[in-house]
Amino acid sequence: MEFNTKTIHGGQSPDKAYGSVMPPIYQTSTYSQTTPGGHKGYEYSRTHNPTRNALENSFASIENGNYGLAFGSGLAAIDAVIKLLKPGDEVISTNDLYGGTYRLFTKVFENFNVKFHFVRMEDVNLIESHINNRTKLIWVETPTNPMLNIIDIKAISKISKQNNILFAVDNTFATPYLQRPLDLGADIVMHSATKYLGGHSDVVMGALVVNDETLAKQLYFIQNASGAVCGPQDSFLVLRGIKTLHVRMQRHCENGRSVANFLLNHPKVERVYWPGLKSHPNHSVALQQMNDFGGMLSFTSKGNNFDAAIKVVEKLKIFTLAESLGGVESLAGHPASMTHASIPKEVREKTGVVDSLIRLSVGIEDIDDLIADLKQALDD
Ligand code: P1T
Repeated sequence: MEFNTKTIHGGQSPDKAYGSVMPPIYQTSTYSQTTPGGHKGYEYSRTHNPTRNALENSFASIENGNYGLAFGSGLAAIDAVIKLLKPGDEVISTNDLYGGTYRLFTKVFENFNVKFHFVRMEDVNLIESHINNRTKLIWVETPTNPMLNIIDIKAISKISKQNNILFAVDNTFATPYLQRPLDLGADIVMHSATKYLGGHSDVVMGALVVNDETLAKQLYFIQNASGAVCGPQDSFLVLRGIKTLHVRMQRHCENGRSVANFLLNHPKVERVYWPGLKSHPNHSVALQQMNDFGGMLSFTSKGNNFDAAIKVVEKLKIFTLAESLGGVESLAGHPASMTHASIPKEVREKTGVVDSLIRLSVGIEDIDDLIADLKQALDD
């Protein structure tokens, strides 16, 4: 089955009871038993729920994996992965990543004596110098949030296999429409399904997909034992969202390209970060591992002025000033004061998250309206 067919049919079959094409929303916490253990495969909805299972099958299908797991948020999915580790273990992570992930790593799991090294992985050689016998996980976001750095998944998978280290990729920005990390050698793919998979800014959810059965069992155990699952209504909504992922992504990419080119030629703009630009430092890696370049981009204005950046985001009318990304509507954000405020200024500035950085999630509206909106906000 090809990708566009998988988004609609992957892992799905008509409901057994009445043949409904969409899975019913099984809004139940529990299931009747005829005798203790005498049930139809479902005992309690933290452990299993038919609507959530339908979604988990879809996650697995679109990421070319064997096992899918759904969680109550992207961070809950990441939390489950880190719970595979033990005190004393070490993680090597991309240095540019979502502020909430950084906060979870440094403010929660460092208290449990898990150590994190934040490394500029665009240069994969820098990874090896941090590997020791306590290194148990390599955590990669690509494209990174918010700097849109591109990390070579295949190259890192080689290092992780040579050293017997688990390798996880946060595929939120790319989605499986653009890149499939398991095919490139990752062990775990993770999503904030809140974003492109859901696609309509109406659900908070997380996803994991793996191929290995033992790893899947460990993660299902943590999912049930820790209990950060999502409900059936949200599962239904994300399943519905995934059915149009490919058509939405096509337009996100087209609009992303037009906005990147517009900003590139705007006199007030200093730098544009979008992996589809030939000037992007890792454009060649992006060309190899991605089918297109997506609708996320960031830019700085000349002079690195905090107030000027705030003025731009406040003046935007069609781009809504908001956290999050990946919905049909265009959003703008100011990472330094919003999504990445939990990262200390001196740490985030080293990765490029300066005061004038603006991040755009380019939606699927008419491109002329989006460009006109950016123009009026930038032109004073
Ligand atoms: O918000 P949640 O569903 O828990 O997902 C966390 C998360 C994980 N990984 C990446 C790459 C993300 O971008 C996010 C959430 N990001 C935002 C809310 C944001 O505006 O960047």
